[in-house]
Amino acid sequence: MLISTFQPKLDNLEIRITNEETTEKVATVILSFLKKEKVNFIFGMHGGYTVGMGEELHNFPEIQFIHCQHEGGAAFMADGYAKASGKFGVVLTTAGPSLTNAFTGIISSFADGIPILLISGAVPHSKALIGAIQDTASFGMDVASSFKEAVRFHADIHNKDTFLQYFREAIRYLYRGKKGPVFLNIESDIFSQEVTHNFKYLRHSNNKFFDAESTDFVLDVLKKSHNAVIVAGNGVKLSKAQDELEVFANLLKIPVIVTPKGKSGFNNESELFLGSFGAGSNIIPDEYLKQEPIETIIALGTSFNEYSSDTWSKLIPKTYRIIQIDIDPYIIGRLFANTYGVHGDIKTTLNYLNDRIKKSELDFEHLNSLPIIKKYRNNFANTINPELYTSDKVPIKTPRLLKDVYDAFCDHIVNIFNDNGSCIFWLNHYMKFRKGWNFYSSLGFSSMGYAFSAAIGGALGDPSKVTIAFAGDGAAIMNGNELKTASEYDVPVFFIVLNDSRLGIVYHSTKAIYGRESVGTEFKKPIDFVKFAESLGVEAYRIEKPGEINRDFINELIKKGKPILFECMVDRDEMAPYAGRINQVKK
Ligand SMILES: Cc1ncc(C[n+]2csc(CCOP(=O)(O)OP(=O)(O)O)c2C)c(N)n1
Ligand SMILES: [Mg+2]
Repeated sequence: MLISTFQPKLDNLEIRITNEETTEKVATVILSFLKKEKVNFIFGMHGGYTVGMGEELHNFPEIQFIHCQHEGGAAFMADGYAKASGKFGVVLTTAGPSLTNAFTGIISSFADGIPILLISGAVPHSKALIGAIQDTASFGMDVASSFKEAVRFHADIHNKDTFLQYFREAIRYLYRGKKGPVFLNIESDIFSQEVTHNFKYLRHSNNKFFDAESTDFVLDVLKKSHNAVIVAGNGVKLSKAQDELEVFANLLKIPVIVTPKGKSGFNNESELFLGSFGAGSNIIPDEYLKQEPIETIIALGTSFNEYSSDTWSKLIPKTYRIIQIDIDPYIIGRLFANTYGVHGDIKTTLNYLNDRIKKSELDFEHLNSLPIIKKYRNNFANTINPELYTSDKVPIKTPRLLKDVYDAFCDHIVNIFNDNGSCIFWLNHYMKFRKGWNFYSSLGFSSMGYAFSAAIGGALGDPSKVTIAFAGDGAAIMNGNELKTASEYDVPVFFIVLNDSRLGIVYHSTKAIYGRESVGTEFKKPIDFVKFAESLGVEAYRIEKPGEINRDFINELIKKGKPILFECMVDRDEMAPYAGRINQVKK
C-alpha cells in the first residue's frame, strides 16, 4: 500500500518520505541499495559466513562480485573504485582472517577519507563460544572490535530487527561530512532473513554544505591582502572541484601549488601553475615561497601533514595568514595559529566565491601575480635534474621513463594510481599531467601494495579513462597476486613496475644517513615480473631502453582492452628526490 506524503515527482530529491512497506531479505535490502546508487561492484572473498549474500547476488546481474585474491587487495580495489567513480566502494569478507586481511586497506581509506561499505559475515551468536570455525570469541578475542577505530561507523548486527537502523546509519556516514569506511558485521544467518521496511528510499543528506558567513569573510581578507598563493590538496579532488578552482585562480590571477595527493587537483598546463609542493617538491614552488613576501595562503583541502607540507617546511612560516577551507573541521588550524577556517565542501564554497566575485564585480587586480609567476617560470627549471627527463642512458632513468609514459599516453585521458616508495617522490617531482588526467595515491596511511589493486578498482569505476598503476618492485610483489584478478575479469590496467631489485627508498635513505644500507633491503635474486605476470594471465613486456614505451605501441595495446604489465629496468642507483623524508628519518 502506498500512502505517500509527497508526490512521486519527488524521486530526484535526496530524501523521499514514503510509507510504502516492503518485505525482503536483508541481503536484498543491501543489494537493492547498491543497485539504486549504481554501485556495480563488490570486491572481496566469500566463505562460510557470506553464503546468504552470495546466493542473493544471483538476482542482481547488474552488480558484479569481484573475487579478489586477498581481502587487502579487495579493500584497496574498493578504494580505487570509490576514488575514480566518485561513489562508495564495497568490500565483502567472511569472518575471522578474511576480515583481518582487509584491515590495512580499510585504514588506508579511513586515512584518505574515502567512503567504503565493509560488510563481513559473522559467526551467528547461537554458535558463539563453542569453538565454531573462525569464532575469535572462542579464544577470548573480539576481532571485529579492532576495526572500531578504523571506521566512521561500526555495528555488530546480532538480530535482523536491528539491521535496518544500523544500515540506514551506515549509509548516512557514507555521504556525510568527512567520509570514510563504515563497517557492518552481520551474523551470517541474518542475510537470508526477511525484514519489513518502509524507508527503502530514505537516503542521506548530500555533502554540499558550506558556511556563507565565513566565506564572505574570505573575500574581505583577500581584498586587504597584498598577495596570495593557493595550496591545493587532496580535498579539491575529493570534492571534484578542479574546474571551480581553475575559475577561482583565474579570477584572482594568483598562483597555485599542489600537494602530492592533490597533484591533479589543478590544471598543470595553466599559466598559474607553479608545481608540486611536499614530498619531492618542485623547484618553483620552493623558490616562490622562499623569495616572495607571501601574505595569505589559501589552503584548499590540505591537512599540511608531513608529505603535503614537505615535512612541515619552514617555507610556510608560522606568521603567514592561512585561509583553510576543508570538509574536516578537525584539521583546520592544526599547524598554523594564524588560520582563518572555513568549514565546508570545497566545490560548493568555491562556487559561491566565484559567483560573488563575478556578480559583485569585486576588483582583485591588486593580487594579479601573472608577471611574477612568469618571471619564476622563465628563470627556473622546475626539476632538480632536468637532463634526467630526456636522458637516453641505459639503464633507463626513472624520470625519462615518466616522460615516455606521458608522451605515449597523451592521446588519452588517464587515471594514474601510485604506490608508496620512491615512486611518490619520482612522480611528484617529474610526472607531468595533462588537463583531465587524475592522480590517485594513498599517502594518508602510505601502505605499500596499494596501487596495483586500487587501479583495478579504478578501471572498473571509470572505464572511460585509461588506467595506469606505478609501483616499485617491493610494492608490486606485495599485492601482485591481484594481477590474477585483473586477468580473470579482463580489467584493462597498465601496471608499471619500477624494478630496482631493492627497497630503494629504504636502501638509499639509510645509506645517506648511516653511510651503509640497512640489512634486508635488497633482493639477492631479482624477481622476473614478466614471468610472474604471464603466469597469472597478464601480458607483459620488459622495458630496458628509453623510447620502448611509445605512442604507437600504447595505442595498439589499448585496443586490446586487457591488463598489460611493463617491467621497467630502471637505474637502481639514481636516487629519487627524497631529501625532506631523509631529514625526517634522521631526527
Ligand atoms: C605495508 C608497508 N610496509 C612497509 C612500508 C615501509 N616502506 C615504505 S617504501 C618501502 C620500500 C619500497 O620498495 P619498492 O616498492 O621496491 O620501491 P622503491 O623505493 O624501490 O622504488 C618500504 C619498506 C610501508 N610503507 N608499507
Ligand atoms: Mg624497488
